[in-house]
Amino acid sequence: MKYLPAYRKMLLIRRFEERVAELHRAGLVPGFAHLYWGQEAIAVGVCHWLRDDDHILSTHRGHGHCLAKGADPARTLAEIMGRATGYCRGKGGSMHVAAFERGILGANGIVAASIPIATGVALASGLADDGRVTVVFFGDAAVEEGPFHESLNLASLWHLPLLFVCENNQYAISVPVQKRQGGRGAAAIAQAHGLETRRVDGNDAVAMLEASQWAVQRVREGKPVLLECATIRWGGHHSAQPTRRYRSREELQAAQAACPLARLEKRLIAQGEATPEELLEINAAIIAQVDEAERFARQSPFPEPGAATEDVYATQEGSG
Ligand SMILES: Cc1ncc(C[n+]2csc(CCOP(=O)(O)OP(=O)(O)O)c2C)c(N)n1
Ligand SMILES: [Mg+2]
Repeated sequence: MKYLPAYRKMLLIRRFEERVAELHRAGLVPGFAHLYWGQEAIAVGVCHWLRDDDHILSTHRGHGHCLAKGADPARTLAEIMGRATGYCRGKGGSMHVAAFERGILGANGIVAASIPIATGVALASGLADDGRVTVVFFGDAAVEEGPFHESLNLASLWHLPLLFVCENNQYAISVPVQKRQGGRGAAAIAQAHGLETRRVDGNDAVAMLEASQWAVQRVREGKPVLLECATIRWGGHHSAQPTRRYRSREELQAAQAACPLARLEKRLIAQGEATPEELLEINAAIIAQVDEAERFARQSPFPEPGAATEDVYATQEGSG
């Protein structure tokens, strides 16, 4: 298998997130940005096997999922910077990027909330028999929430074309998973509900690509699957949170040593798919693409104040 396409996507996410961090420090990103750097192999490994019309749902840490599914970096960055040219006209922001035309049905700031939505989407696909796969990405903290368990039950009972992807980066904000969960994790729970599961090294792009190929194929056949992907959060919970207070230097160094990009680079060079010089050229091209995205976003206007009441769905009091 050729790995260069996946590498390009992973590198795009890395360079994009580094830029978001810079823009956040410069005061150009409203609110917080939960960065996906270090976890790139998971989104890219899974989305590699998806069709354009397949669906994904995401989390508060969702920029990487959107880019992996084919979102335009310029419109994604414009959304994160609250600009009217963003995917949600600048009103969703970092935690609520949605691009329906790319099958991206929304990131979500509420832990585990995407999971029952994805279950409904997969049910609709199953009823329509449209052959689409739905993927829901979620963090290890979502495993502690009721909707995760309820959705597993329904996915199993109704044989939904739904792929659950748990990104176990070992933390919920500052609390490690060992202090929060008494069980044996997401895969064990999914097995109890009758799903097929695999535990994968989420920092290994090759392992992610292989497991995802199997999983997406199973799901397309109507067999729900859960992948539990072990990874490490590189930074603070969000771009403004220091992490040193609750993580040792050694732990952070181990995270960086497991860098999925560095590991894939070694592989590309070893199997003769790219030379170090070619990788440098790819890096320069991606930086230019992120530069262009930033230029587009910076030049874009903020939404007009009147836009606040557009795209809002509500029932007027008394209208029944
Ligand atoms: C229902 C709910 N409870 C609490 C929060 C506050 N909160 C935001 S992110 C987060 C931790 C999420 O951890 P995890 O699911 O492992 O994802 P990660 O941040 O590690 O990617 C919490 C508790 C929330 N957004 N929603
Ligand atoms: Mg986590």
